[in-house]
Amino acid sequence: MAIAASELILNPDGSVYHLNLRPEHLANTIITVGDPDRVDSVTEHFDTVEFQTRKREFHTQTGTYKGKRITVISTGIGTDNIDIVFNELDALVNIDLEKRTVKDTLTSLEIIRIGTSGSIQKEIPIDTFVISNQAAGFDSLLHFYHNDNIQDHAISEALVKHTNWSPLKSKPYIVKCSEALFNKFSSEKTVKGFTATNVGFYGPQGRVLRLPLQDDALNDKLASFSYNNMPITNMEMETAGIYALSALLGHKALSMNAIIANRATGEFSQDPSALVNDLITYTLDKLV
Ligand code: R1P
Repeated sequence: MAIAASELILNPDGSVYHLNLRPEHLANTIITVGDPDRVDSVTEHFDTVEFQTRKREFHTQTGTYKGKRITVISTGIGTDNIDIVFNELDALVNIDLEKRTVKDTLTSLEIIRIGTSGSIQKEIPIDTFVISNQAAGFDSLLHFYHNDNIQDHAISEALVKHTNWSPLKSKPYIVKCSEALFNKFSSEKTVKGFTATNVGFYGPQGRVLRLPLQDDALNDKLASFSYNNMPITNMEMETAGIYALSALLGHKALSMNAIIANRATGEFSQDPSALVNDLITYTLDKLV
């Protein structure tokens, strides 16, 4: 059955609605970044850039790095954007856009996030590279999909109990990275992470400017939570959504995060751009 025009929206040039991409624009290896300007910081290391486009917060460039074809795309902030980016990336490879039908043979993309994040552990200082082995989603994205097979309910239950999680908030969901990519990108320069993905930057991550919090002890409770000797290491706003949709759609994903803030000590990186650039070159060299 063909997918209706209202469900899979295409632009007049045949490109997918938000990303403005056609299938030929996409490489099978994709780097996602949050900040649209970070796309140039990645592709300035490329041999060539063959294509670029930009719509809203979604800035895309495709080119080659040491001969390997890679697409770099910005997602903007938050897992609501991850829903759009990952569904449209998947449609580009796994749906015949002319017939509007799912292809018989599916393609599995390799997707690496290069992001920034705050550590919640004193022992994980600023300037560390955290590779998220698993993520806890405090957003509700996964709950909108049929998802029984991909989340770890035992860790979720333990986290709810440990934090006395308010039932008014979405229940945390726990999802994993691609094991193969985790092994490929890990080294003595990286720390294994359990990343909390939050729905906001201020209240949801325990920052108080003028508004009191529903639970002002939440960050401490998250920092003291550990399951199978794996504590929650850091907070950001995309990883759980990336792991959830990648697992559901059959793609391999990994989230690399440059720690630019330490919420436990109150420190902030002296030079976040240099750190992110180091993570970019580290990631690119692991890809080739
Ligand atoms: C918040 O400032 C943003 O920075 C982090 C968070 O996940 C959020 O998107 O990641 P990026 O630097 O990749 O955007």
